[in-house]
Amino acid sequence: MATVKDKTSLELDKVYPKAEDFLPINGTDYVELIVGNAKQAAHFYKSAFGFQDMAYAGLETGMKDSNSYVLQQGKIRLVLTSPMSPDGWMNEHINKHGDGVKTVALWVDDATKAWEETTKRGAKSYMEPEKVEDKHGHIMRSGIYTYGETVHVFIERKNYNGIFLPGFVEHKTDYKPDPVGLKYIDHMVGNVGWNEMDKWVDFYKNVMGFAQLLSFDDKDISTKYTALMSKVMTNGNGRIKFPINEPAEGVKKSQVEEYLDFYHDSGVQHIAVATDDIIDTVSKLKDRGVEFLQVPSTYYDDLEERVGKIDEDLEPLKKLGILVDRDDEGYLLQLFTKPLQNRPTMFIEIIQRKGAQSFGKGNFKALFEAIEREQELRGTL
Ligand code: TYF
Ligand code: FE
Repeated sequence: MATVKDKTSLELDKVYPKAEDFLPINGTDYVELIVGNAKQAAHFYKSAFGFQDMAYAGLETGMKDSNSYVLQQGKIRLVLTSPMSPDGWMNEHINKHGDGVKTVALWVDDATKAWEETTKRGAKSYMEPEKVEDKHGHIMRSGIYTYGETVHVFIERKNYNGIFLPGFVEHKTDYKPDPVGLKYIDHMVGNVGWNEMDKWVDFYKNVMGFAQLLSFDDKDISTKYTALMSKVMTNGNGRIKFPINEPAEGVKKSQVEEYLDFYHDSGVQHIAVATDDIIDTVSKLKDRGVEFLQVPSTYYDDLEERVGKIDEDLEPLKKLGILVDRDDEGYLLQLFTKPLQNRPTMFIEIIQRKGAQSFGKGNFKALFEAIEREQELRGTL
């Protein structure tokens, strides 16, 4: 039985009568990955995904223990950070998880209040509110733990006009591959351990004041072999959407379990980035060597029956393997890269929304079967 609860914001207001939003969030501030070699990772995200140089901190700027490259495309800021010495938590992070997301930073107007409101509701503190300054002004920041070793850092930048954060200098090289049309982060998904989904749903509800938008149980999200469950959490103004997945019992090992086996913890599974022209974006990404999951060409046989009339020609969608799904409000187009590290952990979703505010439920089966074919090749199914 499908238990998808598609709720409009009006319906949500009835389920969760609006108390005052104790954690107003303006948007995602940046996403930081801890990686083995930030310099090379930055080159990859520039050349393959069209990110642009923005800022840097490292030996040259007086930062001795680590170095960070900040890249930008549209509103997306990606920070790639590597340790510079054998000790410290970053090495343990890489040793345990491989390259992966450590920080999902959230842009707020009051980082002190964000920390106070969330820690008083039970969040574990990662960073007490602190002022950081340079000649361009100051920021306030604070942070709390979420699933696994992942953290949310709250960034208050109203008194700052430097390039990124205090301590960073503007960084531009002559290598400027064209952007591919990535605009903003649409959602970021966490994979959590067995039976832990509701714990983290409650965390986002009670500690961060989010509401539950959707829920998919193992019947919605299962193939012949594998299953998972997912609930989508969203903040007060809907700008932040965090689906949380947990593995479910199937005949074979699900992709969420595979992730947990290789990440050795809960963590960020995928970052979905929005584009206004998915055909153009995916064409460019493929030309630059980005690998995507592939569905069988039979997927397109009944596409029009499933989703009705759409603006796009079928041929380029089929050629590029782009998936389409429809809900009450419109339709969406999406496509998923293969994992971006050696370990089958984090990947990127490209998504174009044409009205639809859902997540592509109609594609789950084809998508998960495509993932299973990859798992089969890895011997991890
Ligand atoms: O974010 C989502 O819900 C969709 C579908 O392991 C999805 O992108 C869900 C679970 C998953 C991979 C993709
Ligand atoms: Fe997604």
